[in-house]
Amino acid sequence: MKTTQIVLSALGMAAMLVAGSSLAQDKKNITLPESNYQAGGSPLANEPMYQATNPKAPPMTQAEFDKARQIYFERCAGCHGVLRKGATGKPLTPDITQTKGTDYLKVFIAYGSPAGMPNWQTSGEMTEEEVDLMARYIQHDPPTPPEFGMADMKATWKVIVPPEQRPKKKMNNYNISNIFSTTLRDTGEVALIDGDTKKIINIVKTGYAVHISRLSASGRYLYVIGRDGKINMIDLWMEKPDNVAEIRIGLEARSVDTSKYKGYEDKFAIAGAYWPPQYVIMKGDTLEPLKIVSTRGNTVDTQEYHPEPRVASIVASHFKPEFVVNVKETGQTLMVDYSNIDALKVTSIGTARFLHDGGWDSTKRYFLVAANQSNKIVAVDAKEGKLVKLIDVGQIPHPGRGANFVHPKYGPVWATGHLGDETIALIGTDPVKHKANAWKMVQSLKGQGGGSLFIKTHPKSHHLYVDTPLNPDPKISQSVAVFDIRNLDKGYTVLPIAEWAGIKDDGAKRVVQPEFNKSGDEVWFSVWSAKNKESAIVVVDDKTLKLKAVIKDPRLITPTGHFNVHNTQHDVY
Ligand code: DHE
Repeated sequence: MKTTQIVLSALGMAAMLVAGSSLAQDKKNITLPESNYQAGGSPLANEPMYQATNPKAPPMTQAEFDKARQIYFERCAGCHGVLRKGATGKPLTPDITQTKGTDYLKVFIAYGSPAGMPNWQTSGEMTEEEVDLMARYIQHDPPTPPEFGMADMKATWKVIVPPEQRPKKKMNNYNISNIFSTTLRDTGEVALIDGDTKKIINIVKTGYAVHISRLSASGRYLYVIGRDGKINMIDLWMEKPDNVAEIRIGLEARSVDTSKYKGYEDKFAIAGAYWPPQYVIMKGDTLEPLKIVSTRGNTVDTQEYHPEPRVASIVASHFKPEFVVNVKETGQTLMVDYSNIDALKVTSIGTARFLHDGGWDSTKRYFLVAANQSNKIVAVDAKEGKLVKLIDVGQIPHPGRGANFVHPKYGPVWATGHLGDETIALIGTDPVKHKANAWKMVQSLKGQGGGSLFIKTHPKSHHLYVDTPLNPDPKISQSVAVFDIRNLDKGYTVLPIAEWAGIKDDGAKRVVQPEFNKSGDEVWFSVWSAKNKESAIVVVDDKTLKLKAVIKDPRLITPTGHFNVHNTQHDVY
């Protein structure tokens, strides 16, 4: 199989030195797109931490510690973990690193490994001095970032407009169910864009490097979470929709959702933190924190204790008053019953390690979530509260929320693309009328290449869009593949989205996240360049696959994800 696996360069002797070592990834290689994606930079770099000196490790001054810690959280923590217990990358605790010694570690950091450790020095990202610094640093005890409990949360909690002072009815003329919330990653903002007129309604200040937007059950409130754990709650009924409440629920986070079960609409919000490893249930209309639950615990397979299992995707069940909380490092899917949060009932379903992103099947009964480094999709039954199946797919599945459609041969399927190879896995999701196909990869399509993050379709469309923003080939990262669902064997059409954007400068112009409008007849894409370069949003006519509109504005800086109110509110994908 042709993969876009990019074995890192400049390995030479270093690769031979590390091959087979306990520091090398022992299962499989990770790809360049994957290592770039993981190295997203942690906001913990700026948190105060107590640094202990380990007498068995090479000496370091306080200034050297501080510099190394900063580099570690900016470059290394995403893969090796905050406490260096290992996540996507191997553990780097002193018991392991001290036996290797400074010289060995320096070679490893400088040249990388064929298993996916970047070649930090030969790529020019670190100097020789920095490599020496890091080789010494990781032989000392890892410093622990502070906890973040109720008092810390309350200190950051602001109700900007209390519920009683908010509008009693919609005060604007926007068709709010067709508004798009677009992440402006590097400015810490979201752009609210009118899907009908394609005009920017407001640019709303949010947390640092916003990750996702989600809707309340009624569609009135929009919740946005930043990497720094800050949630902003936006009221779409205001004359000019804006923030009405905010809070920080941790020091680093990625997920937020709201209660959707009948009788609990708009009642609760929930957010999951990467650090401290915990989730927090809040009042839906004010974000007042009500309950904090730690996710520290044991891994599903080896049953070892893990001190920092990060909270990945969260969704709200439509079948029960439950949140589905996916805990990454331990591989536990938690069904959190919010009907009595003073006596919280949590069903812990052991699934697979490295849970990340996922979405519902078309009936919204089954949640399909990528256990990305396990190369599996996990199917969980939200009605019965149990694991249905672990399904082997391609290398590092990354669905976003995935895509649901009726396959001409196999019936209802849910699809995911992959970071590590060019395939698109189609999984049967109908255990009643298509039992033989259910919870199996019924087909694997070949797309443009690896480095795919998001895939999308709509019940009214017969097209399946697959992005590839992290592919190293600009031709592939700047375009999107479209399959005709009625004839999947025909292959795909390539739409040159970045070219259509008409951006003149030499930005990265990565095309990311297809998202449909409410009526399902147009698809929006971000064309994502660095913050000092021009970016854009490109709108495609779904029927003709022709360019429909380009949205450009100096305020549209680093757009990444975008979320249509109606489709996000109703889990349409
Ligand atoms: Fe994401 C979803 C974590 C990098 C854009 N991302 C998610 C989710 C998680 C996650 C856990 C699921 C949330 C949910 O559904 O509740 N993302 C991480 C990371 O840990 C990682 C690898 C590195 C990091 O440091 O953050 C990472 N993500 C990225 C990016 O580099 C992206 C492309 C741009 C950015 O803004 O940083 C990015 N992630 C997104 C988007 C979604 C997302 C747009 C929502 C997809 C959806 O359709 O719901």
